[in-house]
Amino acid sequence: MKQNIVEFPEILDDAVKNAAPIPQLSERAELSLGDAYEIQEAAINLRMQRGEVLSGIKLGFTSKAKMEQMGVHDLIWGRLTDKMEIENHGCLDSKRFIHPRAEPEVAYLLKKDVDQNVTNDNVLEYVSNVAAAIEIIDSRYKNFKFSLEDVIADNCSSSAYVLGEWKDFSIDASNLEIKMMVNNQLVQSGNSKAILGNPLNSLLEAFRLAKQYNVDLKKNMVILAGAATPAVYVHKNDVVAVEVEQLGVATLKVN
Ligand code: OOG
Ligand code: MG
Repeated sequence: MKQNIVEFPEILDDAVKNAAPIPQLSERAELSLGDAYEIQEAAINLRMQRGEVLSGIKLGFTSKAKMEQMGVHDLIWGRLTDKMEIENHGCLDSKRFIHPRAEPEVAYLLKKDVDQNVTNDNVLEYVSNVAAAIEIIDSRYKNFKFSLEDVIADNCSSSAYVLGEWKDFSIDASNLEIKMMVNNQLVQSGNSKAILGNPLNSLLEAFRLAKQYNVDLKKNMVILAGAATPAVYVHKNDVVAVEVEQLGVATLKVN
C-alpha cells in the first residue's frame, strides 16, 4: 500500500469501533479506485483479526434513486461480516452507530462454494434462496458526505443487515413492489426493477466482481443486491419494516 495511505484502514476501523465520524480521506490524499479497494480490504482484515467472519458481499448504487441521493454514479461493492447481521425482528443498538440509515434490499443465499464463473446459465447451481432485507448503512464520514473512492474505502458504508425469511430462488424477483415503513408510516416505496433492471443482474455483477477482486464466495454467504429506493435516517425507538411483494417482511427495532 502507498506510504501516504497506510494509516487509513486503521482510521476507518477506529471510526467504526468508536462510532465517531471522520473527515473524508480524499481530503488528506488523492485516492485511486485501486487504493480505495485496498484500504477497504485492509480495514476489513482488522475486523477479521478480532474474530469477525466474512458473511457475504453487498452491492451499492445499483439504483438511480441511490446514485442521485448520494451524488455518486458508479457501481460499488463492499464486504459483509457475521457481526453485521441482526436477526429478523431483532434490535439495532444505536449507540454503536454514527448516523444510521435504513434501505430496502433484496438478498440472495449461496448454496455452494463458488468455483467457476457464475452466469445466467448456471446461477441455479449456486443460489438457493431470495429474501426481503433491510440494510443499515452508516458512513464513517461526517455528514454522510463522500467521494466514490471515500465510500469504497469505507466498505461502502456497510454496518448492519437484517434478512427476512428465505424464499425459493425460483420466485421471479424482477418486478416486485417494495415498501419501507418506519413506525408503520410508509417512508419509501419502489420496485425491484429499479435494481439494475432486475436484482438478478445485481447478483450476477456480484459474482463477477468477487472473481475480479479474488473474494472467495462460499456456501451460506449472502449477497445484498442494493437498495431500490433512497435510504432514510433511523432513530432510537424506531421500528423499521421492509416489505417486498411475494418475499415477505424484514423488521428491526432501534434501541
Ligand atoms: C453507500 C452504500 C450504498 C446501496 O444499496 O446502494 C448502498 C451509501 O449510500 O452510503 O448500500
Ligand atoms: Mg445498500
